[in-house]
Amino acid sequence: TAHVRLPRVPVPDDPGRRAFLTDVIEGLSADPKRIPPKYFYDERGSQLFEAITRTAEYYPTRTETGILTERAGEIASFVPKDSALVEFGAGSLTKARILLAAAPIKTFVPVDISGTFLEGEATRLSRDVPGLRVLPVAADFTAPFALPAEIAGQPRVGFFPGSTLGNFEPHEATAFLRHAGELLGAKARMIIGVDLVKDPDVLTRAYNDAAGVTAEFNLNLLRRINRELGANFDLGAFWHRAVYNREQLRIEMHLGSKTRQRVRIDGRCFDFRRGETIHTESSYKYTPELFRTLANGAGWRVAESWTDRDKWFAVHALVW
Ligand code: AVI
Repeated sequence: TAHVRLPRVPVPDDPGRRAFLTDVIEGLSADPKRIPPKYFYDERGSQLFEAITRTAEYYPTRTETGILTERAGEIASFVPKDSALVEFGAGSLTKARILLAAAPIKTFVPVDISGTFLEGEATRLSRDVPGLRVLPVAADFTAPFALPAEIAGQPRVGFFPGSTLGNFEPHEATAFLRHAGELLGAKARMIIGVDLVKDPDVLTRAYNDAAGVTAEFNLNLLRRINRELGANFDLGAFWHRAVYNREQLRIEMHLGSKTRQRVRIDGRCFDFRRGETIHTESSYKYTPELFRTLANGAGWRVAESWTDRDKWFAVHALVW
C-alpha cells in the first residue's frame, strides 16, 4: 500500500470516529482486506438491516420470532420473577416485546451501538408497555460497559437474539459469552438465538436477496466511511457477494472491486486490484452440539433448547 500524505479532511474528531478510523485503516492495510461488521449499523444501516429481515429470503428473523412466540410460555418460566432483562445489540426491540409480554420482567435494559435508533425504539416501548422500566444503554456491547445502577438486586437475564453471536469469530464469541456472564453475575441466565447449519442454498439465498437489500446494506458501509471518515469510495465501483464457507460453517460477505483503483481515507491511499475484496462480515452457523461446546467453554450450561419444524434456527436457555 502506498502511503502518500494528502491534506486532512475537515471532519469532526471524537473517540467513536477515532476507533472507526483506526479499525478501517488496520483492516484495509491487512491482506486480505477486512472491516469489522459492527460498523454496518449507522442509522441507515440499522434501517437497511430491518428491511433485510422483511425479505422473503432472510429466514432467521421470522423463524426465531416464530419460536419465541410459540414457546413464549416455556421461555417465560425460565425467567425469575421481577427480573432485569438485558438485551445485547437491541435494534428494533420486536423480539424483546414478545418476552416482555410473557415473562415477569420489571426492568428492560436494551444495549445498542446505534444511539439515536435505540432512543427512538426505547421511547416507543415505554409508551406501549406501562409499568415497565426501560433503561437504554448506548454502548458497543463488544467492549466492556456498565449496567445501570438501578437494577442492583434484581435477577438478571441476558437476551441475545438474532444470531448476532454468529457475527463474532469463534474466539470472540467465547470471550463475549464469558464477559456477559461476568457482567450479569451470579445465577445469571441467558436466552440466546443462534442460526443452525443447514442447506447451503438456503443460506446463500438469505444473504443474496433478489431485491438487493443485502447488497445495499453491505455497500452502505462504504457510504458511511465516506461520510464519517472523509473517504472517496465510489459505491458504483464495488459489487456485493455472499458465499458459504463449508469448512468454517459460515456465510462470508464481501465487497469486490470492479476495477483496479485507489481509494483515499484520511490522507492515506489504499490500492485495490480488480476483483480484490473486502471481507465485511462472517455469519457463523452452529449445530446444537457445536453451540453447547462453545457455551460450556465460556462458563455457561445449556438448560434448554427450542427449534422450529425445519430445524433452521435455535433458541437456547443458558445458566451461568
Ligand atoms: C445481525 N446479523 C446476525 C445478521 C446475520 O445474518 O449475520 C447480519 C446480516 N448480514 C447480512 N444479512 C444479515
